[in-house]
Amino acid sequence: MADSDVDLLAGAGGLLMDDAQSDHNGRKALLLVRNNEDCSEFVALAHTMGIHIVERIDQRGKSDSKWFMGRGKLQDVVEDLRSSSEGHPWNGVDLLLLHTNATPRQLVGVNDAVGVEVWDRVRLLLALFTAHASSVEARTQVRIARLQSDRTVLREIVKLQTTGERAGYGGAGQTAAGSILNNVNRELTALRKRQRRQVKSATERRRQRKQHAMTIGLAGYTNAGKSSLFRRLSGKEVLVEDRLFSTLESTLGRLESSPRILLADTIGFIDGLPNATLEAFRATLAEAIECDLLLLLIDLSDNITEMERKIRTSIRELTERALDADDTSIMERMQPVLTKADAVVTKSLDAVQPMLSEYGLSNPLVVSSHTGEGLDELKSTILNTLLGPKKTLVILDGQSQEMASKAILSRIYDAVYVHEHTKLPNGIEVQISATDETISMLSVNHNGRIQLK
Ligand SMILES: Nc1nc2c(ncn2[C@@H]2O[C@H](COP(=O)(O)OP(=O)(O)OP(=O)(O)O)[C@@H](O)[C@H]2O)c(=O)[nH]1
Ligand SMILES: [Mg+2]
Repeated sequence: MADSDVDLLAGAGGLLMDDAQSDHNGRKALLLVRNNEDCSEFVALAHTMGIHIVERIDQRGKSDSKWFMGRGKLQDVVEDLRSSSEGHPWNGVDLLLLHTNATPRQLVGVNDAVGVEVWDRVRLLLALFTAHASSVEARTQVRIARLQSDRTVLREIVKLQTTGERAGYGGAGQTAAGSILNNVNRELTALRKRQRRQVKSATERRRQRKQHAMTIGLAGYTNAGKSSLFRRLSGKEVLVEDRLFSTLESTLGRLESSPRILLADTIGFIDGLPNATLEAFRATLAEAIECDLLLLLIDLSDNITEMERKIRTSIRELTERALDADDTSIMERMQPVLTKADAVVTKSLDAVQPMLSEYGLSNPLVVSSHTGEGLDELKSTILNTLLGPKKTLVILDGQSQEMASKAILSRIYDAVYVHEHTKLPNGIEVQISATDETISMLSVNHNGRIQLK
């Protein structure tokens, strides 16, 4: 079948629309690498999806513009693959992974040479996103990203067919690739329209939210521990897993016992995603970035080089996304939070702190969502940053026909963050965190029975 050829190239189960294969668990793959590059993140991404890498094949030298590896080396791979019989580790390999962001020309070239599905780093990520996307919004954005990427490959095929470098299909006039390209363009237009509608209603929801609540965004590299911290601080159940990109959409929750402070968990960052792909996730990120305070989560259990690489990526993405929205003050709203403190032996920040300063990050907090370490301090930092120092109110007891002080206290609990309250001979003293506006509103609503101490 002519189309199946295009199918293979499209990766992640092919271009043929709705039934994209999303379960890659148990697939066997070969990994092609140049110059002994560090592939650990790439391998972790593949493992997250249950893909079994049976062998890593490395070659030194500049990557070939058409075959990625040298032609002879690739030919050896093809022959070994073809002759791998039952019992050979390569038997059953139906996926070739290229440790690079490949050009469309390389994807087509390698696929033509080998005849199995070929994924580069972007395709691996897109396949992973496809497998993890569960909400309508996430599915739409992932599909847009995939079609955009597939389109570049299809264009390459059409180009090669037009110049006669590659056989065309379908005979008379239009090739199979050409007609699929048209379908892709049509679907992209429809999806973008749907996404614009989703973005519009999300923007409106955010606008309304801002009028009565403050938001704390949780951002960071994938697997930094965002969802775990979100769960600890909000008490709301979200997916936490030791896999990359568990979270693809934004979730809102309330900071525990803080009626007017919301938390936003969101998708993580990763190195080397092209802008076109990231663009599809812009709306999701906006939920967390458009916030009053941004917690930048950094995995303290990483070594310092990894930590720095992840911080560099996170800050670059955050500032770029913020700039898209004309927001130039994002660094001022950023609070670094070092996570997974329980997983490290030495907790000294001597080496970490200077590196953080280079990225404009100061006063890092150290927490563990597993043990609860540092969470109280984090909570007071959040309250202090958003609402200023703790304040003390006194509820004065009224006349017998007036509202009981206890009833006023319960209204205060509903409206602001209460640290504690104590009974006085003539009323109740309450320690709170709240804006001056909220306090004066409370005071006006209760006829001066509430006073700032
Ligand atoms: N030891 C330890 N592990 C943690 C802690 N917080 C999170 N983890 C682990 O780190 C892994 C990732 O946690 P998540 O909370 O899903 O991280 P995330 O940043 O939301 O990840 P994605 O949504 O996939 O980008 C899980 O295996 C967690 O159990 C912590 O405080 N201590
Ligand atoms: Mg998550």
